[in-house]
Amino acid sequence: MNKIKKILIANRGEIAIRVMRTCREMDIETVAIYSEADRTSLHVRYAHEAYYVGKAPSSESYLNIDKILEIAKKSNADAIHPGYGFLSENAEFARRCAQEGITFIGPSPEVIVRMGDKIQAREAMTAAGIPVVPGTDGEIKSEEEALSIIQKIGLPVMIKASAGGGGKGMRLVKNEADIVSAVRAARSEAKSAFGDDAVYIEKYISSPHHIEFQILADQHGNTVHLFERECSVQRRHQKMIEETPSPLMTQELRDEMGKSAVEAAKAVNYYGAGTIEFLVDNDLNYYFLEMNTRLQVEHPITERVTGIDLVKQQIFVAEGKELEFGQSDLRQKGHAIECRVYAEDPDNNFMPSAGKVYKISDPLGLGVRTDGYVYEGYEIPIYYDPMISKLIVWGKTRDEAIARMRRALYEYKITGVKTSIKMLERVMNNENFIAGNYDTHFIENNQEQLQSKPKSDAPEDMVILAAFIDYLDKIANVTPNKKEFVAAQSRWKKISHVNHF
Ligand code: MV4
Repeated sequence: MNKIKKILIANRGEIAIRVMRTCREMDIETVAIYSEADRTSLHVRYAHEAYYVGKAPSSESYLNIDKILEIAKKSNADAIHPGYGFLSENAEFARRCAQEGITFIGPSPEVIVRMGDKIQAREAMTAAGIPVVPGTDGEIKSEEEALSIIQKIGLPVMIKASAGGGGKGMRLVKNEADIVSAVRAARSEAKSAFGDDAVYIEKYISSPHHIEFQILADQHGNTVHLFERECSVQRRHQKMIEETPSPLMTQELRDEMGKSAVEAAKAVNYYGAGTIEFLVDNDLNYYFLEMNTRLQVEHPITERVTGIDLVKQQIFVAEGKELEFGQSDLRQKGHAIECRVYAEDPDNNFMPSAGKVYKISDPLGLGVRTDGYVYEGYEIPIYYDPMISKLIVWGKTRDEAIARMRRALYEYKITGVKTSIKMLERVMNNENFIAGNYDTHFIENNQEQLQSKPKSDAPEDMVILAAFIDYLDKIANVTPNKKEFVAAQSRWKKISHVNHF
């Protein structure tokens, strides 16, 4: 046992604060790092100490390994929590931490390398008897090999970059005539994006569900899963809504997939918190997709139904403690849903909406959690992810959770920037979502209902504004008559209502 007393959080935004909250509860000192663009960020104020790490671009700040380690040593931190994104799945960083005698709160560098390479991950899972999507055993070495594979598994197929993941460098091939050029194109794309041109082929699973299992393992060989998360509501590989339990799941399938997830983790001697991603087809066949060797954005829904603080467990594991619970101690209680709130305009092709947040008022009340970092007057930097916060609700049943999410979204007030809240409300009112009838194509399949409704009697902001300017123009020359004034005033009130609630 190696008690951790001070943690440097190598991250920013909501996840930096999320990690620090648990540290405070554990009497662990916190060290923040901040870039030029984050001088006024909340994670800096929340920490016990904060150090400037570099210029705004991540490459010069939150990805700067040398500088981060220098700060860790200067501040006497005995561990580093990487959060998600940035250096969280960087084996080199994990290795360098160990060299400097600083505990990396995460898995071993070896397992990060192995799971980061999707071909190696597939091989490890195949060897462990975990179902993987039918496809190539290793790298595709030639175009002839690609052709023989499609003879065997049939079309359509997906060509994927070994160094990819999360949808990067993927290609769908429907016709045999396209396979040679697709392999070539995928290879050169992978080379320039990842510096590694290895690609592999998988059978294309149409309309799958994306269901992942949270796992937790200590350094003594104890491994458990904390059930599933249904992550199929996403847009362009960007998750939007996650829930647990999955509406698709049966107890039988859960037990089976959970067992596979634990076996997958054990097969690579995994320790720490991790996630096994699966694709599930319409006949409830499941296939290993990839493993994420970090704490995920959507971890709070798992925390909500299991009652386990995952960050606390990560810290315990890093200290060398044994897990305090076994699989049979874990239960899923009720239903949790997470909505990710982004600073983007869902009615304008999800265009990022940068700028100053004028008003922000988080929902409160029974069964509601928000993990955020934005305050009134804060300017969202353009350099990083546009996520403003995560809204997590719990209900005794799925229906209660959905109703609560609608209520919480109604209470959520953010002005100054456009947000995805309206879109999230439309999903919560969508009959297919309510019925639990959705897969990874949900957004495209329900486009019509999810698009903005035609405006009712409320005039467009610009129209009202134009009317008001017109009115000001008029009264500059003549004394207004009362009727005109009252009409303009009421139009103006409609604008203020739109902007200030
Ligand atoms: C697939 C697939 C269908 N068949 N692989 C997208 C992200 C990356 N992690 C893997 N992805 C997919 N791989 C085979 N063999 C469909 C997807 C996919 C997807 C997966 C999870 C969540 C959303 C998705 C949206 C489109 C495609």
